[in-house]
Amino acid sequence: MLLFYNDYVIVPDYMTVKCNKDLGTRISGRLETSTSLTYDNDMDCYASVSVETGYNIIMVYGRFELEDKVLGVCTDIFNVHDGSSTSEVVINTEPLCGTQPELKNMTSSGNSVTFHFVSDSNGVFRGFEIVYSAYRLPPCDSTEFECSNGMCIHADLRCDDIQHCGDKSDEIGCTDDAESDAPGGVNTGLVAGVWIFAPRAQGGHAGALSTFSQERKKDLEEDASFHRPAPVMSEDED
Ligand SMILES: [Ca+2]
Repeated sequence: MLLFYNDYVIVPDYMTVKCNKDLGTRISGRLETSTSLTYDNDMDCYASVSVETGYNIIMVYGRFELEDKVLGVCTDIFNVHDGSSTSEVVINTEPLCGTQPELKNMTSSGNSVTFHFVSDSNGVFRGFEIVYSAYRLPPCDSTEFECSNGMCIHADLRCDDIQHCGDKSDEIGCTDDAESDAPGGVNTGLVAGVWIFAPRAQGGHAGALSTFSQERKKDLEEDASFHRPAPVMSEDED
């Protein structure tokens, strides 16, 4: 059984903030490179995350914009390791860099992964956004939703405006799809660098909204691949 899914007000993790941290055990979460519009030079950060034993992790990519290769070599590099440290084998078949608007989903072989990002001393870009989620193979239990691709994810991840299945099936057939024409739904605000949103199905935390960054919203809305912030299981431990 998955761990309790307790909040829809989202605090994404940023590699600039959680550099070389273990993010703990989650049902789902979202990781971005930086709280700023671009990542920093000279970063060398990993972030590990786990899901409950018996589950694997699917990673769905939104934005992925790193520096292009120089003379055929990635100078800003992203890798996903198949376990709880950077000494584990890399899941992606080659180092990831450049702009990749349709980066394929990745899955882990176990219940943890470690994201590792390195940037060189010049050339910064918007970086990446990853939604990661616990999944297992059927039969799904009553607390789970069965994706069209056969993965069981937590039922609360259905119709929350975030693609967790990797095939969009958890966001198909939701009752109020007409409310949003964007893949990620309606972004509602950026408060102190943190996206706050009101889940469509749950009603939730719309009252938590305060200030609003039009500039950031416009920037994100122009990015068709933008995913909504993903739910996290609990407060982070720094
Ligand atoms: Ca979802």
